[in-house]
Amino acid sequence: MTSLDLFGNLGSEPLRSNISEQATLFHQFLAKNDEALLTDVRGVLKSAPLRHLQTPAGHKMSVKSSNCGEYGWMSDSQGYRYQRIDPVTKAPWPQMPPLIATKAIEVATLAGFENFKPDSCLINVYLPGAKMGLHQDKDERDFTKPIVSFSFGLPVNFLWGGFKRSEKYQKFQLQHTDALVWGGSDRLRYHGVQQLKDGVHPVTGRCRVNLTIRQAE
Ligand SMILES: O=C(O)CCC(=O)C(=O)O
Ligand SMILES: [Mn+2]
Repeated sequence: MTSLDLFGNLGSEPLRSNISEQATLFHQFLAKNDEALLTDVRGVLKSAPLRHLQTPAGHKMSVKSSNCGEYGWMSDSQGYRYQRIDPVTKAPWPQMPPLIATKAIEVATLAGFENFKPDSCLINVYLPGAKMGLHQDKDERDFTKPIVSFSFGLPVNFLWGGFKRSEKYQKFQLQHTDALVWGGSDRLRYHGVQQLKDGVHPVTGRCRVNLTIRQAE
């Protein structure tokens, strides 16, 4: 037998919030996999260390990032792009750990996006004070493929805007082990992250870790 909670969620399914038409937040979707996923991330960072990227305009981003998967997302004076080679190590990015890809495909499917084949995982690490301004994810080839975003560690306010930077945005909190998926008619919405408040999380310590998993090609 299944039971419905106060919000109409089925007992056997992850708790979800509809953010907009084709954007869904799956609360604590990764609760059983946090240690394993973060161990995988630490492994990746040993071969492809975190670094501050520069925006095309020459500003240092406040998050530190790295990548795994066939393609890594890059930003420097040449612009935003995906590339197969890590410019720091001069080697291909580390393989995407299978658990990251599996959980991303699983949650994309639950959100209604079939045939998602992630080939890129951007790792963003926020220390207190770091933030990400409103932007669109638009460096991928096929906008019918969704964006899957995993959050670990300190909570943060996520900004969910419209299709122009100047449009009004809503704000909601992303917490440890939440998964957010957006695509379809919401694929090109502006989004960002408010400044991370100081704190210590029992699993990650004094930071927030975000994995943004995409099909770049
Ligand atoms: O940290 C987040 O939750 C969002 C990251 C993001 O939007 C990006 O890297 O494009
Ligand atoms: Mn983004």
